[in-house]
Amino acid sequence: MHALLVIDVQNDFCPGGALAVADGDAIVPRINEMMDDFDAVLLTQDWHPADHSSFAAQHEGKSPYEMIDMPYGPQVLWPVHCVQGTSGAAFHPQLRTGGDLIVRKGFRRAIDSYSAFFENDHETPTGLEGYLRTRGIEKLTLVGLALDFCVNFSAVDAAKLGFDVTVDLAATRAIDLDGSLAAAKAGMEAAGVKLV
Ligand code: VGL
Ligand code: ZN
Repeated sequence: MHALLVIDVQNDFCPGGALAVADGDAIVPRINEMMDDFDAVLLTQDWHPADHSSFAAQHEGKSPYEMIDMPYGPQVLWPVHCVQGTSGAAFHPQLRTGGDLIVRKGFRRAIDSYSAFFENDHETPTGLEGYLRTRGIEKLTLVGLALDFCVNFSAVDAAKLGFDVTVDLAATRAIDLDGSLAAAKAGMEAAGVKLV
């Protein structure tokens, strides 16, 4: 079984959104077309409480894109984005969302979750691994936003868990903060992720 895992194709990551990824919306037609070629289609949704600790606004004197040390490790501070139930957290209006499963992540105030598999402590599971295993899904193709954060963390975790992982680069776009894109590509390749 081969699943398409569509990461965070939400309004706030598209042009006009709070944490817009350049050309983020340009990948939607390709992702929609790809959906017909897989045994299962799974989507993730970044889903934060309004006072999430990854938001710079929660940290006195800090600005978006600065780094801080959290109890679970270093964390980039972001503009307020993907707040639960807001239009920014909704999927892009042209994205086909009739997939089999929607995984929400980043819903605990004290910890961010880039990966669809584990929160940023790399320990607390989202439950997606169990879902995939019990459905007999062994192969994953990842697409979506952003390539250097949530797609990257999800792909590396999936490969470490033993899934056969491909990232379709044409169906992704990156934030590219301080070399994060090059680092993400190198990290994915080192983990055995196929970049096509
Ligand atoms: C993401 C930054 C903050 C992502 C989510 O989807 O890549 N990036 N939250
Ligand atoms: Zn987020």
